[in-house]
Amino acid sequence: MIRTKLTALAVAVFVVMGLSSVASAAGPARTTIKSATSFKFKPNRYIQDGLRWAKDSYKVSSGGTLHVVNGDGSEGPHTFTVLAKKDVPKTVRTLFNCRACNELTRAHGANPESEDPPRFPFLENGVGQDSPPNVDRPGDSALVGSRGRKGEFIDLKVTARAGTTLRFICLIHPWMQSKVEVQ
Ligand SMILES: [Cu+2]
Repeated sequence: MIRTKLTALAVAVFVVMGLSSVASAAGPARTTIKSATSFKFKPNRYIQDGLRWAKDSYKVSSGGTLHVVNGDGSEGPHTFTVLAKKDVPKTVRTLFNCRACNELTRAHGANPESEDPPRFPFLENGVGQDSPPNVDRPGDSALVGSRGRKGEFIDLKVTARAGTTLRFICLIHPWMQSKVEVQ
């Protein structure tokens, strides 16, 4: 009788441990992605623009929320724009002339000749719209901090399946490149 109870207890402990390990395998339900900035220069050589996403990699659970914040204030707005890995610009030549980026900038209805806000603050699968996209694939995009004020944010729901890696950049400052691991 005692042995049976002990066995039952051991099974219960294993079940609880098992559940908690499943829970910890899932990513956070809400993840904050923030822009950050710094600036340096070397006289008669170069300037170094340290505008960036604060981290090189983020984790979120499938069904969770990305809380994307303008953390720098003066240099925004930014966009959170998902690109296929092959489309993320990696060379100086493609940095400001990347085909996928140009297409998505056009889809936002941005006029490169002006500082006016784009016609569409959001893209779902590359198509302009007025409400935030479900983030799951390249072409999902959101303007962040349209007034250029520190602390402005947008909340985006992640519908990509666990195991998906979403690479994202800012279309306005395309060296801002990071990724979200969906768990
Ligand atoms: Cu930006």
